[in-house]
Amino acid sequence: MPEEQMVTANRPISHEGRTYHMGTKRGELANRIITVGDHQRARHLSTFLDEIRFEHLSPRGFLTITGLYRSHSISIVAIGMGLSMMDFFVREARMVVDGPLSIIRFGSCGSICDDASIGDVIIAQEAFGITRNYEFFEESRGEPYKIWPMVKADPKLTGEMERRFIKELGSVVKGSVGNADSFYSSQGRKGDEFYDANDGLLESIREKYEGVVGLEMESHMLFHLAKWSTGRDNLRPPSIRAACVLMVYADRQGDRFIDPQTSKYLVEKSATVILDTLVSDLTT
Ligand code: R1P
Ligand code: URA
Repeated sequence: MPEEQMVTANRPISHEGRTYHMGTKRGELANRIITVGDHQRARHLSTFLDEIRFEHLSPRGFLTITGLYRSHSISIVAIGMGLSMMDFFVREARMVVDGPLSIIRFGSCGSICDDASIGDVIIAQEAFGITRNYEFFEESRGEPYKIWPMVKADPKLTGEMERRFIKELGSVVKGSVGNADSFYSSQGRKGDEFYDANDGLLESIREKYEGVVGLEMESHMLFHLAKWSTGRDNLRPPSIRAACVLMVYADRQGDRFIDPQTSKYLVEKSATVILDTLVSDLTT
């Protein structure tokens, strides 16, 4: 087999140039991307595009929809949940897109502050990780959870999105977001099916990061990889700008969860704000 056709273990890209997990190749993914967790949200957002030109659902569950919005190419990608899915997405998107990438995550979160409740919109200024510490559980060493250093969102993309959201909604909540490796244990949810040692976790998080407003599961990985994206060809590092806007689905203080009508309404209010941010001059 000629060398250029080999699918290597290091970078398994198919003979047609498709990445292994997302299944997209050059030309199918735009430089401007909105990424969400679930397929329904992706499909709902895609109704705000002027035209849909490409759609692909990979066997691994990544749904990519690429189309035009105000004459600009935009992709909407549903990645599922968690750090690993964000890692697959950012790396494989970077493999097949030339030029700078602008990525906005439009997700949901739980609020752990007084300022944000069900139906509010949070704009993450920065994010940090929260992971289960296996040394604690297996070897009785250290604390049960690791709370990792903060990483900033792209200030320009975030500022532009914030300005547009305030114009649309009147106000938004700004703050730091914790990106946990579980919806349950490392977000401080309680249950008696597992030993999670998370009684004081929310207090520890608030103590370490006073400005924390919400918890979710992907933002820190997105910001971290964007920050450490290298230059390539004529690109200067970082080659990825990233921002994150979150709908509050869970009010952890009041112990309430969102209803489907409110989440649909929030997508409708947010869709063009995010799309307009992505096609604004700063993302060229
Ligand atoms: C958990 O229910 C999921 O919701 C949040 C979390 O980050 C996690 O992925 O975001 P999405 O609504 O974007 O999936
Ligand atoms: N997504 C999360 O990760 N946590 C919540 O509490 C709500 C949505």
